[in-house]
Amino acid sequence: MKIYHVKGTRSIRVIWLCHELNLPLEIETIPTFDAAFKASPEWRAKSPTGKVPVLEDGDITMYESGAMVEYILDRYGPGDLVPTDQTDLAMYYQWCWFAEATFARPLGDIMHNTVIKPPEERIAAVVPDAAQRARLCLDGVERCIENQPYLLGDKFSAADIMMGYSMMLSERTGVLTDDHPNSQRYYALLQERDGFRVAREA
Ligand SMILES: N[C@@H](CCC(=O)N[C@@H](CS)C(=O)NCC(=O)O)C(=O)O
Repeated sequence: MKIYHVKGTRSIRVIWLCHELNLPLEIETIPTFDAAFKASPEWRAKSPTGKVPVLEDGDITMYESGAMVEYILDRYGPGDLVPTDQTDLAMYYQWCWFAEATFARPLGDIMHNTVIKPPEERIAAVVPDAAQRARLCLDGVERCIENQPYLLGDKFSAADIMMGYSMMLSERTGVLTDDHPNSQRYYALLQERDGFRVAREA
């Protein structure tokens, strides 16, 4: 497998997962935030929106990080990263989807309007509104891990990998503060994992 990667982006999820599962992964770092590269026909052929990550595995090309995580777990895993109990599995799916579909969305809005878009295209009013929506998501995480180390209880799972990137983004955008102490503790715990460290530095 080969991942097209930009440091500090969602490709972290795939690099981290492969590290946890001890799977070989080729990492190609690309300048995706360079406008010309992002718009190039070669890159758009792999990633229609120009975003990272992109994963290639033989004939397969994927451009959605959560789908990559599920694909790798289905095909090469799951190790002990996916629960078998049906109740845990329901929560596992919920947290995986929540991490990207609900939580990462306002965080992405903040990133777009503070960092990614050229200054003249940024809409300042989006930022406080998105931060408020992101804090509501963090309230959900905060409650979940009040009395347990990980999203599913005592056991680390791939849902924590999905959430790990969103937590990283919430710290980077200033959404994660002392107002969410359980979430801070949770994120600190995730950062202790080798896979997280390897992915963050990649
Ligand atoms: N839902 C997509 C989101 C991909 C995404 O937003 N990637 C960001 C980096 S983490 C990106 O490429 N941003 C640059 C842009 O939006 O132009 C996924 O999980 O793969």
